[in-house]
Amino acid sequence: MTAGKRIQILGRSGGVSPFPRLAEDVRKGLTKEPKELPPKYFYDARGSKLFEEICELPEYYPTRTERSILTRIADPIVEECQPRTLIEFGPGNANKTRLLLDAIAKRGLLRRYVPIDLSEDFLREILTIFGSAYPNLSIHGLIGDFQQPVEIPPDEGRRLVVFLGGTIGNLTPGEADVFLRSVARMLGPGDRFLLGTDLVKDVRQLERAYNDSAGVTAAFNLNILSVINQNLGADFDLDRFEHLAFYNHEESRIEMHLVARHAHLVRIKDIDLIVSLEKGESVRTEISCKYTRSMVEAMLKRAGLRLCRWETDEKGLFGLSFSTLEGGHAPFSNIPPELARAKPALEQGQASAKDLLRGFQQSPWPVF
Ligand code: SAH
Ligand code: AVI
Repeated sequence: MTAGKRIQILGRSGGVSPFPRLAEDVRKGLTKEPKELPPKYFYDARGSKLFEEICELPEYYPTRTERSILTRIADPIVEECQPRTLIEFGPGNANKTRLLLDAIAKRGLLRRYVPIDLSEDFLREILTIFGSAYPNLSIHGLIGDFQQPVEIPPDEGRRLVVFLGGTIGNLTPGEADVFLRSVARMLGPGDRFLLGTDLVKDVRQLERAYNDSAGVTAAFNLNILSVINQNLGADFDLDRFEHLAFYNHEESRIEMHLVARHAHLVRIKDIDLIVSLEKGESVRTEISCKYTRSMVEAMLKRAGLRLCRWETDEKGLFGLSFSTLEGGHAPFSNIPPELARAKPALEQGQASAKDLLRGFQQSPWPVF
């Protein structure tokens, strides 16, 4: 806890590894062929700073494009949803989120903001800045992996859940489906989900965004090796790798790789692993999926969500979708939102009514 009850960071007690599953993920990724690493490990303190620099690069259009769309639609979507709580996955520095918080605050509705991020540095920055910018706002920062079950503190009134920046594209399609189903379980009738997705476009523009002339994306990519060096006692020599980013048409995604300049061995002391790399062998460090409107609509539908608004910029570079629970209204409209939010879990057979009641009785923080 940082400054009294209004502002809290929950989820990590001092001394515990910043990335609890790093060891098993690194072992799994570097012992398979072709080798890969999960992109969530870019964001230590340095990686988070480098990502902020990426967002300012002339070639990296997603951040400023999404900001321009949000500037236009923040008011109407807040008017439609009337949220009291804003829950955000992977906020980073939450710069764009201010547009939504301001629109909610302007209507006198704003009560709680729940940012969920693996990066403690980003969360602390948010707490410091938003704590003074919004004096009546309760902020519950959750340090953790949104691909694992997340406990959201109970709240009253409507929720707006947001996932911006196109970060969903960093998940595989299977992971994205699992994630979206967990989002659906957080929603009750009247709650809304706002999702940012980068769109399919001219390949040259896509590839430029991930091969910037200042070399910031290359430094960001290489930083994942420093994270492994620092947290798992590895001896990756960053100079022995080259940044590679290209568009994979078949998979509709940018791929980032680190390519070994020479054949060499790397020792990862804490997991007792020696990794052998051939000259030219690559480790895939990130996918960044690019979507069309119909791909987004289908992905939402698979999770039980219905697209109710689709917004893009003039050039169709980036898309923001606003969705709601499919058929989540009628029978649940007059019961408390806490119970109504359990509807998808009940429907999909993931919970029995008894399980849910037990959860309410035992835990002050029911898991949805
Ligand atoms: N939404 C912001 C930041 C995007 S960068 C924007 O639009 O600019 C991606 C953010 O997601 C980083 O802050 C990173 O730490 C976080 N992140 C990535 N994978 C995550 C995971 N599995 N669990 C929690 N946070 C994650
Ligand atoms: C966070 N995420 C949406 C970024 C992207 O574009 O996929 C991460 C990134 N990787 C390289 N540049 C930016």
